[in-house]
Amino acid sequence: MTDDQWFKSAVVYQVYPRSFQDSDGDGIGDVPGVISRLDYLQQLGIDVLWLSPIYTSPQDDNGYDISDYQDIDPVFGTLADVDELVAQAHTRGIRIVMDLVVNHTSDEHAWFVDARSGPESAKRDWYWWRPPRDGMEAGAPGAEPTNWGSAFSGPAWTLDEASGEYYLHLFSRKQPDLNWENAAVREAVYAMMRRWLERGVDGFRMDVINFISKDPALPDYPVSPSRAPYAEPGQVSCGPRIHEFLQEMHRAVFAGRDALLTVGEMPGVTIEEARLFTDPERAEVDMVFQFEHVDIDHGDGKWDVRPLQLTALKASFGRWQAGLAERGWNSLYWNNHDQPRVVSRFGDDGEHRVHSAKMLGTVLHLHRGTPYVYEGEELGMTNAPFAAIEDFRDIESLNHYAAAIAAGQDQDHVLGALRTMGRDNARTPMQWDGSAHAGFTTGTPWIAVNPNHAEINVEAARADPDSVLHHYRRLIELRHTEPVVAHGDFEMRMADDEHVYAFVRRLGDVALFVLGNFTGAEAAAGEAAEWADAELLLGNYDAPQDHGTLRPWETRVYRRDG
Ligand code: TEU
Repeated sequence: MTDDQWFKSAVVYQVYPRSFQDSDGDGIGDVPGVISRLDYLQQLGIDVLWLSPIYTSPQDDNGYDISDYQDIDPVFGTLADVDELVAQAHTRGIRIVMDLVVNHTSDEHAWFVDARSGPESAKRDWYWWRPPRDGMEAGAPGAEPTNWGSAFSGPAWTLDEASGEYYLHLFSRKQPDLNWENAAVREAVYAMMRRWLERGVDGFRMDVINFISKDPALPDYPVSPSRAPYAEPGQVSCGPRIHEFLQEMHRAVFAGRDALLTVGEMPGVTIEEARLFTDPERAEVDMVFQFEHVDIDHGDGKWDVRPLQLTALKASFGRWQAGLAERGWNSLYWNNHDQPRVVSRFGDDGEHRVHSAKMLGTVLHLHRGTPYVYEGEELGMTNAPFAAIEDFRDIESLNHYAAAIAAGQDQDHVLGALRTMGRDNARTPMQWDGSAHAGFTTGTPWIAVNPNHAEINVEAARADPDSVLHHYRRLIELRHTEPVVAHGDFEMRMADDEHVYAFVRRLGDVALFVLGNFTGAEAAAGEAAEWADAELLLGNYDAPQDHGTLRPWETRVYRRDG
């Protein structure tokens, strides 16, 4: 019987298959490409590989719009390739976690095709259909059944001309929301999940899973300024039956199986709710992705970019560390396929790229929780120099651009926001070497390779003992070898300091003092002087002369035992 809390000392690596490794020259990454890089991931030391969706999909949202949950999209490979990936990963001690996208399907999924065939369809109630708002003409502005906005701009409802009814989609109109009030929908999803587990998969990352329970009254919500006249889609989060559904799912799919990992992506989730979701006694999920720290530089919506305030970031992490200290468990992430590259966002992707990438990794990985490394983060990959709207591919960015320009916003201003916060920054191809397409493909990449791959790539990082890559290997090793990292309690220090992030981890007689300078200038850290006699376990500079001063973007980890 394995430890059902094994994930506390594990590190997860996220692969975005479209951008990781192409094996057949079509310019799009695929499963055989991932298999060909398993040795690299084993050497990095990660324990779990999370694959963003590879299922059959029209790729309206790069696979988060699934038209067949049981099969693999030919652009990514075959079921046999996935069996091979699972087998090869397991021989290297790496678990495989699939993406579970069941808040919505593609509008090309057989279930929705049937549902849209007419009000009499047996599958009609598998989705949310409603007539126009009372007294309104179908198709008239504002006639949508509720004022909910789509995450990809515009309303969350689309009119089906044939039936004169609207269907709900919190994301694109090609991603209709499933009606989880319908028990047949839930059973179909659980059966699909069981089939993947029977195929050897080790768990699921659950896409916007806190959106699956909606208030059946479908009320209007307060209009959000950045989405006027629509309401923020996130307001549907954590509906009335969400805990009931996740407990039912656990009983129907996970009960009696061990060594699995389940993580729920939950925009808008609070600490109180997360404690309920991740309390092992309640058998819902192992951990959640919360968004507070990745929304911290959002003003009026994500495109209204504000400078980072370190005390606000520390306050958020501090709340989550304290909130889930006794019950529940945190996930830890800076990056994923929806967020811009952290070294460009909260670090310095110029002169101090290596120092700041190491500092950001160290501060994150030594918190209490399960760290997630997004492909390329371990190299210190940066945001990309997108020149024009034609360089972008992501539906969220393209829809926002169209809506903002139509609303009269200045083109350069909108492009500037896309360059800074656009999801495509995370989706440029993985940089394996300095060759034409960074070793990602022999064809034409679906999105341009970042030109800085000549300098930033796996081949160069491997050869450079001082690279970000070797620092991440060291961080992952620490979580495997130092119990205080996985199980120690957490205490924030210097909470009011706008330049330095500092905290202590303790387990028994062992204590770690972790520091990170979030600025490009020297910063005072008087408290560190008290640790001058302790072991300096890890840093991104040579041993300091003056322990009380941090150099630009410096990080240090002191260890004391007894
Ligand atoms: O993301 C949900 C989600 O919260 C994002 O839409 C996020 O708010 C936004 O990207 C930030 O800019 C999940 C997937 O991770 C995302 O890739 C999908 O587009 C989305 O769900 C729909 O499946």
